[in-house]
Formats: sequence, structure tokens, C-alpha cells
Amino acid sequence: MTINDIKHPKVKAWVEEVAKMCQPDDVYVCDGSQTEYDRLMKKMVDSGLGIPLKKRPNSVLFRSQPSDVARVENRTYIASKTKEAAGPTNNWIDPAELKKTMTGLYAGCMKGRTMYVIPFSMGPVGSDIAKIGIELTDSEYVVCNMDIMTRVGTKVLDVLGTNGEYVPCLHSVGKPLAKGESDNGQWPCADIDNKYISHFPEERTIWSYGSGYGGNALLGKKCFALRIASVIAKEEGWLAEHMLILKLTSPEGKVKYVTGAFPSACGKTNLAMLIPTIPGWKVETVGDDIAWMKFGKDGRLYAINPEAGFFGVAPGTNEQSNKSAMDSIRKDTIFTNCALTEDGDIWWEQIGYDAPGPLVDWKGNKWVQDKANKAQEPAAHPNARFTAIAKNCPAIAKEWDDPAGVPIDAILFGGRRPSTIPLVHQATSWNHGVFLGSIVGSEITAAALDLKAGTIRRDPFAMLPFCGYNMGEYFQHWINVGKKSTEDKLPKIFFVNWFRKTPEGKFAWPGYGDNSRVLAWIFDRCEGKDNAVKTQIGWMPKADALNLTGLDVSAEIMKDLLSVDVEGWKKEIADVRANHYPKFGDKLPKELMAEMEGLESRLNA
Ligand code: OXD
Ligand code: MN
Repeated sequence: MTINDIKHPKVKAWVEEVAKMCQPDDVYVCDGSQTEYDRLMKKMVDSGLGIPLKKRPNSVLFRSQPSDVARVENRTYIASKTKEAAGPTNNWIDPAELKKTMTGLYAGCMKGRTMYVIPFSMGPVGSDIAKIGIELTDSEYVVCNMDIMTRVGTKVLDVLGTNGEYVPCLHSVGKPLAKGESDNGQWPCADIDNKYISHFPEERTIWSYGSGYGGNALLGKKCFALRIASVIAKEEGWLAEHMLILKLTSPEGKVKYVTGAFPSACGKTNLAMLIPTIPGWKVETVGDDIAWMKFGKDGRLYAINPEAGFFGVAPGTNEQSNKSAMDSIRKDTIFTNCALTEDGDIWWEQIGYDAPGPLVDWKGNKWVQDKANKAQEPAAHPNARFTAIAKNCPAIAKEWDDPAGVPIDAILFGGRRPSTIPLVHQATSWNHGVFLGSIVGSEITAAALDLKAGTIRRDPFAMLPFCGYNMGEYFQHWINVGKKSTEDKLPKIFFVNWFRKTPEGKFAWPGYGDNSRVLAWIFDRCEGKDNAVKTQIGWMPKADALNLTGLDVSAEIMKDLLSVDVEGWKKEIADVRANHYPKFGDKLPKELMAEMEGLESRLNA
């Protein structure tokens, strides 16, 4: 389609204005069809950017530049009118100044390329909870990924009509081409100092420049569905969260819906697709990364997954950790920064089998596995990804694209915590749960380029890199949401930790499918079963309330996992009091201070 197919005068004017600034060779409006996807994919294969995989139908491997392999948090900006509105956890630049800098970068930046107009819907097209965005991009890789991750095309333009609301999202890889020049198989992007992932919350606008990778470039995901949507959600009284959504069915056929906020690379995708080890239970996937939750007329929170695909971390994914993900990526998948086998398949660390011969690693070099060399560089980048169609997932719940969403019974918070936080405990009230969300922390892994692996950082609600406004006000928003309904209708809130380590440094809990044991206890809590004891930190499983049949964990370790580490918690609170809460100044809700002090006095009693 061409620009003349856009019937929305404001969108058309914006597209024309951007084209004038970025000077692409031509402008193309995406219809979201398979033919279009195939054509763009072929273009990338022909230019040497994409490598078709003989072993996986309709699947292609890409290798990015080593400087463009993950989200860049220190180049991500919330450019609200005031610094205070962005708050203490976001990078802020004055919006006028940022626009000036970026307008300079955008001038002529699409020369030699096509500018694609991607009309997309976050959430089922036309759903009351869904929102529309339009991404302008000069990257075919982005178009194809957006095709999988969102609902794209003509049907979205139809819903938008002539005056519908949308979030304008502008993206460029920041690598214009001179006449006759081509990418020549090189992933196009700008230098790190010229990358900008910018959000203008008052205008509900996104400008991204210089990166072609994941959350920096697929603007429907982190930029829109979390940063901008969190601002909209606060204004409109709902929640836009970094959460998976799963459907849990008991052996009796009863269903509960659970959301879970875990920092990046804590296994959200694995939990959303878990295969229970306890008989009769079933987990199905509604979403693996983002949940939009709104109150229904009945006072319950209903969640939709605004996405339509999975942008999952590849290394560590295998038949044991996530069989459903492995099944989802057998075909129709985009792989990025995975290693390539000689017979045209992908490979990555912990895929479940040794490299089947010499590989080409994610940098394009020959790589031969040397198991004796513990310092060998990985063949796949630790943040290598698969982009897979949600519908190809065998564990997808039939309700996953229900426009009405699914009613949420329980909310989980968690992170990678080698000590202190027990396997599971339950908040005694909504505000106590908000407190637990506010102190979430995790050991750093590889999802963001600019963080130091191995240390623990506080990541409230797993939203630290994704909240589009002042985090103190965000806490307040959660408290306020709790006042809109009653405790019996609000989801119950749980804190889980699959990552406790033994003094020898081994994982104490097997995790993965065995997490179903914890989910079953949570299910019973939601049913009102008398299966918990009240401790200083909240409700914890009564002795024998957790189904441990067939589990190979010693009684001593189980005791550690399920008891209150009073000294550890005292340190935790001391850290929250000294280093975490003071960041929010007078924006910290008094309710959270009260929760913290209540916990402190219970621990000291
Ligand atoms: C992601 C992330 O890619 O959270 O989902 O970093
Ligand atoms: Mn995420």
C-alpha cells in the first residue's frame, strides 16, 4: 500500500512530515500479509542479512553488530516536561533539547532505504483494552518482527478510521546508504553514543534511533506496551505491567489465572509455558512478558496479553526447561544471534545437546566446542533471541486472545535471589503485596547491555527499566488501584523465589516443572483452603501443604526454603530503608513506609 491508502489525515500528515525529515527513497504502508512478510524476508536474505535455516521451515537467522545485542538502558530516556515527572529511576533529558538532537540525527537518516509504515494493534484488534500504534521504520527486520509480535496491517487501519487514537512510534537504524551502497550483509545500526530510545510521555510519542535490536526497535513492546502504556494506565486507572499471564487448571478442572512480574531473564517465558511435574495439573500460556489489566464491572481485574508472539531468550531454552517454547520455534521463527550448524539449524548454550560439529558463532566466526575450556566464548550471544508466533505454541490457552481478557486470581512477584527470600510467601493484604512488589530485586544477567552481571539490583515490580513516569507515583498508583475494589475480589499477591542457593552455591530448588508444586499451593490459597501459617513476613505453606511427592530435595534444604530467615530479612529491610526507599523522597506512599515498619517490628518482636 502507499501513503494514499492512509485515510486518517493526521497520520498521513505525520508520515509525510517524517518522510521529509528522514528522506527515505520511498514510503511503503504495510498490510500485514504473508506475501509482504515473505517478500521482505527474501529481500533480507538476498542482501546477506538473513540466513534461511534448512532445518526449520520459514525460519531465518540474523546476526547483529556486537554493539547492538540488547536493550540499552543508559541510552533510554523518559523526556517528560519535568525531571520530577520522570522520577529518580529514569534517564531524563529536556524534551525540547532531546528533540533537537534527534531531529539532527533523523535528518536524511533513511537515505537509500524504504520507510515502512506499520499500523499495529497491541491486543486483539478492536478490543476495548487494545491500543493502536503506528511505527515508522527503515528496517525490514523490524517489520518482520513486528508482524510476529503484534497484530499488523489493514485491519488496524480500518479500526483507526479517520480520527482514531494512536501512539506515533518513529524508528530508524541510523545508517543511511549512499547511492548504490548496500548493507552488504552487515547489520545496520549507529554507534552506541548515537543510540537514543526516547519517550515523550505527555505527547504519548516514541522516537528511537540507532539500534535495530529487540526492545530498542520493536516499539510496540517495551516502549509502547510498558513505558507509554504505564503512563496511560495511571491516567485511566488500570495497570500496564511487565508480567506473564498463565492459566492454571487443577486436576478437578477448576481454573485460576495468574500473572507474574519477574525481572528480565528470570524465566517468565519458562513459567508461562511450564509443564507440571505433579499429576493432573495443567499450565497454559496467555502471555509471557506483558499484561494489561483493567477492572471489569464485577470489580475483578481482567488481563490481556497485548502481544501476539514471544521474543524469548534462546540460551538455556531446551526440552527440559521449556518444551513448549522448543515446539513453538520449529517453524516460522526469526532467530537472532544464535549459532548456526553446518546442516542449517540453530544451536545455543544449554540447548540440551552438544554442538553437532563446527558451528558459525553469533559473530560469524567458525566455532568448535571445547568443553574442557571453561573460558570458551559462547557460540550464541547470552541475549540471543527467538521471535515466535504465539499461535504456534502448543501450550497457548484458548482464551489468549479473548478481547475481554482473563480474570486474575493471583499476582506473583519474584527475582533471582540466592538467599533470604523463601520459596513462597503470601502478602496478608493488597498493600502488603504492593510493598513486596516495591522491593523486588534480582541478580543481573544479560538482557541489558550496560549492567554488571552478578550483582543484585532492586527492580520494583520488575518495572525499573519500563516505568514511563516517577516510580514513587507508580507505587501510589498501585495503592490506589487497591482502593477501587475489595480484598475478596482483588488478586492475592505472592512472592516467590526459584533461585535460592545452598551454601555450596548450588540451586536449592529444581525450578521449571517443579514450580507447579508452588502454583498448586497458590491455587489452593485462592480457593480459600486452610493450607498456610501466618509468619512475620506473611502467609507460608503449612507443614505438608506443599506437594513434594517425587521431589528430590532434602528435608533440610526444604526447611531452609520454607522458613523465615529473620536475620536475612532484617538486612533486607535495612537495605530498603537506607538505599532503596529514600530514592523516592516524598513520592514514597506512606502506606509502604507503614508496611515496612510493620514488618520490621514483627521481625524484632
Ligand atoms: C525482555 C526484557 O526482553 O525484559 O523481555 O528485557
Ligand atoms: Mn521482559
